[in-house]
Amino acid sequence: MQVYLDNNATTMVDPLVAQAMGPFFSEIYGNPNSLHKFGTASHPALKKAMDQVYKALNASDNDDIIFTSCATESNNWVLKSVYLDHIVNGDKNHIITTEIEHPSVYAACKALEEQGVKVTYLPVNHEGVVEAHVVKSFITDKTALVSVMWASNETGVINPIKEIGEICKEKGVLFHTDGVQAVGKIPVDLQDVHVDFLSMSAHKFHGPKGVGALYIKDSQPLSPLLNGGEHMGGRRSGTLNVPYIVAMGKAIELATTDIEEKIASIRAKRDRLEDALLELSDTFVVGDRENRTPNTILISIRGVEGEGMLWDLNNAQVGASTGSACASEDLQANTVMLAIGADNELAHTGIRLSLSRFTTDEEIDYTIEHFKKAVFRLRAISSSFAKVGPTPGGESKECELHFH
Ligand code: C6P
Repeated sequence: MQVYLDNNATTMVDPLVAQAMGPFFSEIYGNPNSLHKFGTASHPALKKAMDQVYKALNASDNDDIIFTSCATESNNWVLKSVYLDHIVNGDKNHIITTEIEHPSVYAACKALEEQGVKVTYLPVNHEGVVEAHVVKSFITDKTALVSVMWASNETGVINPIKEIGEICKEKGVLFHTDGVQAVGKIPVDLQDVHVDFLSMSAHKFHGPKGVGALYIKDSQPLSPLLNGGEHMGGRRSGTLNVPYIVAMGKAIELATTDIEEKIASIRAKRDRLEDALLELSDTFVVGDRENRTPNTILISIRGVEGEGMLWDLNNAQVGASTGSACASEDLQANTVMLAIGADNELAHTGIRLSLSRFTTDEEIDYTIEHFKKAVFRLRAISSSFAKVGPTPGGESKECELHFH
């Protein structure tokens, strides 16, 4: 058996999505901006895809949803264009973000700091949550933008986006959320929360890699990142990637139809896996279970290096990660765990397991068996852990951090 538990890094393309996009490669391949029938033939499918995204997010007709190449592009677009529009060509000089953002936000903020922008990186509490009152306390009349991720890719922890949105609205500050790990996993209702900009990426909800979108509330101005032709109303130039846009529409529709049932099913498997792994001694899961995306576990096993676990799991045909895929090669301590307050040793032990709606109960059983075997083997050979001294299968201890 092989088991894929790295769905926060990317997901399998749903066969129904692959089927929907197929004809747009070699049958309906015209440029949608062309006036002839080869071009216009794709218009109904593009309109349908757009409608599917609006419906899935409960966006209003006044809002814009602009297709991009990925969430990295969407995130960079917001940060760099808010910088241009409100800092270079305005009277603001401050952006608020968090210590736990994905590098496509974090590194973009670092780049803006080099241009002289003042950036505040907010801490999280010991549950991994960005607290709304902390956001509020850092907003000044110079703040141009608040950017807080909806859900963490590393821990699955969900931030209080509704509360933060209300604060930003009240203070007259733009609010961006990186919704990559929320869209398709938990209900996202843009009539219920006040969000000016929301980034998303299709490959996180069983669409293909290479297509994402940016939601822009009330179609408000935001300088384009890509200038060129007048594609997407001049907001994002470049010939439309028709098959991928069609795929994104189909994928978001499938992911969000009967989402509560999907959540219940994934959560039940995730919780069973989590309960079984917590039977191991000195194991800690980051974040309150009820306040996490239903598919995610970030588990720390005291005395067991994350990379060693990945190696053993990989040998057992189980694909997991030590955290964000784009940081998985640097062998550094997990930055999100450090932000939560884990010590350096513990921050080297995190394993992220992320399920999807395609994960089966048999796969969970298989993972439990091989995960435990790996921990026993690695603990047996870990001399540092011998000093700590717990026995395999013993009780899970409370650490200095109160992880769940
Ligand atoms: N996170 C992970 O292993 P792209 O690659 O542009 O489609 O998505 C980037 C991105 C942005 N924000 C969040 C919260 C994300 O999780 C990701 C992708 C993967 O966690 C790959 S690094």
